[in-house]
Amino acid sequence: MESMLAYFREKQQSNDIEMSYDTQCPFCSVQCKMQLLEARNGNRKRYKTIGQANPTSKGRLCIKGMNAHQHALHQDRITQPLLKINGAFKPITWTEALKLIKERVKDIQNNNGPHAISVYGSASITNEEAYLMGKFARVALKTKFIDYNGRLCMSAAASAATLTFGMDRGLTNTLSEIPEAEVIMLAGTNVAECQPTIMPYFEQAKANGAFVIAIDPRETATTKLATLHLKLKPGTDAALYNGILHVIIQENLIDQEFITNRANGYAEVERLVMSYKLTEISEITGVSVDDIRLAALAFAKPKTGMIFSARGVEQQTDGSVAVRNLLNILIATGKVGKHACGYGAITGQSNGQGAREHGQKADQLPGYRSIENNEHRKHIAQVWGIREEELPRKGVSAFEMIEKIDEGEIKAMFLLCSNPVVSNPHAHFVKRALSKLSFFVAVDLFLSETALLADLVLPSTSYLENEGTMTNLEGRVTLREASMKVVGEAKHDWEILCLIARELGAGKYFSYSSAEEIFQELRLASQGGVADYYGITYERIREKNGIIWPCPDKSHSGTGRLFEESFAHEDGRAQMLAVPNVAVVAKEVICEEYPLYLTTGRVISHYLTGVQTRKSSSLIARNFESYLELHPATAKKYRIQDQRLVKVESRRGSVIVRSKVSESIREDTVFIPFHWDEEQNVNRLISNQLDPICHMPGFKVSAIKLSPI
Ligand SMILES: Nc1nc2c(c(=O)[nH]1)N[C@H]1C(S)=C(S)[C@@H](COP(=O)(O)OP(=O)(O)OC[C@H]3O[C@@H](n4cnc5c(=O)[nH]c(N)nc54)[C@H](O)[C@@H]3O)O[C@H]1N2
Ligand SMILES: Nc1nc2c(c(=O)[nH]1)N[C@H]1C(S)=C(S)[C@@H](COP(=O)(O)OP(=O)(O)OC[C@H]3O[C@@H](n4cnc5c(=O)[nH]c(N)nc54)[C@H](O)[C@@H]3O)O[C@H]1N2
Ligand code: SF4
Ligand SMILES: [Mo]
Repeated sequence: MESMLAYFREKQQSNDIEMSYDTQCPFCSVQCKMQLLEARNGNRKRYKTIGQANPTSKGRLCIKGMNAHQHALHQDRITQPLLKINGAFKPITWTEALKLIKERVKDIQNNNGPHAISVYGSASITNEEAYLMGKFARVALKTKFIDYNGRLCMSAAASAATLTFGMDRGLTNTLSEIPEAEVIMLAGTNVAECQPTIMPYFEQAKANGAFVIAIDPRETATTKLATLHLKLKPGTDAALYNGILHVIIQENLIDQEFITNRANGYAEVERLVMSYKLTEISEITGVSVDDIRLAALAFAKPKTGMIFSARGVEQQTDGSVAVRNLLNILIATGKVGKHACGYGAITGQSNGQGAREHGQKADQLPGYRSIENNEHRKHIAQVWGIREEELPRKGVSAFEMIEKIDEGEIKAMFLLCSNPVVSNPHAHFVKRALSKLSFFVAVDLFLSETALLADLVLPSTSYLENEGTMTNLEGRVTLREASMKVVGEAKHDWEILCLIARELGAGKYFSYSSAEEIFQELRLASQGGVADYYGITYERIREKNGIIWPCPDKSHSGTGRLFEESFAHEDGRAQMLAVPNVAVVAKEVICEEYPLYLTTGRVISHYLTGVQTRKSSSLIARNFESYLELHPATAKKYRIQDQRLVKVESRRGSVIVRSKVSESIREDTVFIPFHWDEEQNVNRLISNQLDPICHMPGFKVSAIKLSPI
């Protein structure tokens, strides 16, 4: 690393840096601005990524960002359309690929109707592309079946914020308010490993004297910052928040004036919460009554405070209501809509925020509009130049589309920028179901485990090549400049969608020649919606280094803090919800045969299904295989030594991973990251149960057993 730095310093001084490319990191929701430097040494090019100033990450980069170019420039990138013939992929031309798509789509539509075709999208694509995915499904294919990988990610937090606040924007405040909060609750979020470059905001708060409460079954790089760590039993967040609220009410620390003026539903919440005994909650959660009390007093007493959650609370079969219960605490203490008071669902993927606003969801139209609302339908039909009746109605969630493929109702799928065989629960089932498709097109940079199942794979472009807007975790709409020459015959995702639409005879609705042109239409489509981008233009984003939505007109400077005067429901009030201790959809409980809880998540050096980061030599060197984190007492009980291969089994399947014995996890719980495929694909163990409200799978709780190999 040092020698590399010295090399670039020397090159920079001697003006040998031949090229530099401005872009943004392809990985997480912070969207760090970066620049790729290219130097030439004889015939060999050398690369280095450096951070660039911006209001969110302030020029910082984490290890993934620094090495992102290693996968983008990797020799395994696909550079031509690939058609599977007798089980092997053969390169074909774009003309051949498009002709085949037309034939197969027409054939399937004629025999089975438009809804036999499905579209599976992504939150790692630009706003323009997310917008176009929704339009492509409804206008070019005329299908109701579209959903995306964000269903597995932000759906619980999005549904909770929509139902409680009336609108879903990940953070209600800008990150810059965090250092001034006197208390911070971090619930099921591992910022230090998952959004490392925003960790300094929390560290600064701590340095300023903030009391930090972490809620996580494991000690992580994030919980190290905590003043108090509640090491709860996985899946019991809803009960824990009832306990915390119970103490706050008991100690008369609620903000009665705020509740009276700004919220509905409090009486019912109080009745339910006070009907529970703290000892009962302590029993369910594994957190002591003393610690529940300490957390409650620490959160309620100061004037300012903020709550953050992420997938630990949300990827549960009761994720939606568990988050609403967390928000009950915020509202009951009046800590929202004020300086250094608010909530943040820490968004996941690069465009996890924007891609959930513009119509990729099963029931959604652009601007966060509803596909079942007649006024909303009319607005979008008018922008798109079609009749309202031509718009399909709502479809089903991502995993449910896969179930419909299995049942034979859906015959074809367009998959863009996702790897569902590795990211969806019940991986064996998913792989079987996708193998039943009579026509499967995957658009990717690489041959992922899922792309290998496709009939046709189309090569897409990376963050270095493809320009467009990305909305970061603050709701800040940023412009990712990208100017590197496209690899081989790869095409941008938006170009691919337009080409296919044209082939299918819908060309007049998809006649864009740049991402910016699509954005101009997106602005109009979003106008007047919850996520209003009308006042945002490429020019304004460049000028202001990003603009936070809602931004209804060109003279508007964006909205940093939400809900100062009122919430976004029609009556302007927040809607609290009484949430029972135990979920309506029963979670798996441990038993004699499957005596341990499994929870899953991430490590700092890898990203999601690992297709990209496992290509990077620097990142794979840090974690070259998956692992099982388990407590020494558990290891002893099941006769498992450190650094040995272990078989982990659930009712759905098994994986083999290496043990990593550590005091940092609960004795009744083990942890496995999900960045590996095939035999190390932890989703082979996860069940198909979904949250009934938002259809999020329960990635964070399964019952498993261990055996040494
Ligand atoms: N390095 C890295 N960074 C990433 C990603 C990545 O893959 N790698 N992915 C990005 C994406 S798409 C996302 S969605 C985010 C995810 O970001 P996070 O949600 O922060 O990450 P996870 O590791 O999935 O889960 C967070 C924590 O929840 C804890 N947890 C498990 N079960 C429970 C529970 O029942 N209750 C509570 N309270 N906590 C629990 C886990 O121990 C873990 O420490 O990260 C983004 N950033
Ligand atoms: N057990 C368990 N499972 C989980 C989770 C968990 O915590 N535990 N977390 C869930 C979460 S939060 C998420 S977000 C999902 C993510 O799940 P996925 O979306 O399936 O994961 P990725 O690895 O991002 O897959 C992206 C694919 O698109 C390709 N790609 C990258 N950039 C582009 C592009 O610009 N265009 C195109 N066309 N392709 C591109 C990559 O090569 C890769 O194959 O996984 C979920 N699954
Ligand atoms: S992974 Fe996230 S924090 Fe790390 S450089 Fe990329 S955008 Fe920034
Ligand atoms: Mo995610």
